[in-house]
Amino acid sequence: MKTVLILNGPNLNLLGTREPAVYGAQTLADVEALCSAVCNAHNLKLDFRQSNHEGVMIDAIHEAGRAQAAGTLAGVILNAGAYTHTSVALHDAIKGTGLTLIELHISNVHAREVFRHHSYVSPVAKAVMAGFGIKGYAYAIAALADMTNPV
Ligand code: CA2
Repeated sequence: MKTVLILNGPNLNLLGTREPAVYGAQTLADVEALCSAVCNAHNLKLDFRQSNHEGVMIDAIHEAGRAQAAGTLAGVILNAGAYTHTSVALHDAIKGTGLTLIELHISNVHAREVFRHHSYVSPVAKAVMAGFGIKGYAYAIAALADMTNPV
């Protein structure tokens, strides 16, 4: 059984506590429960993480690259939060790993402030999803499952 790493960046631990009009009312624990159910349905193991620290996220990407090379990881779903728009370091970490990585945003970043329109992650991602709310995580897991075992 392969693992899916779901990596959440800065401030996503605050989900459900503020800005419900943008991010919904559900908490990160609710997101994890949803992802767990969807991974079970697709026969995938879930590794669900959140960090407010860029270096911790970079270490997780390096670890994921090794796991995918070893054949134990199906891929990564990355909601890099605001680091999406700022982090050349995350871009560099993903580039060249060969990771199957889906960039995900809960909100439609393109319908928001201009500073959210640019992503350092998109050029090194396999696919990009935005604006599906937290259900986007479920859709991204289904997409990774299909990439791993195409129907
Ligand atoms: O839409 C997304 O998923 C984002 O990645 C969320 C980031 C934002 O910087 C990106 O532009 C888009 C922010 C996550 C912070 O989430 C909060 C949730 C509730 C209360 C405060 C922050």
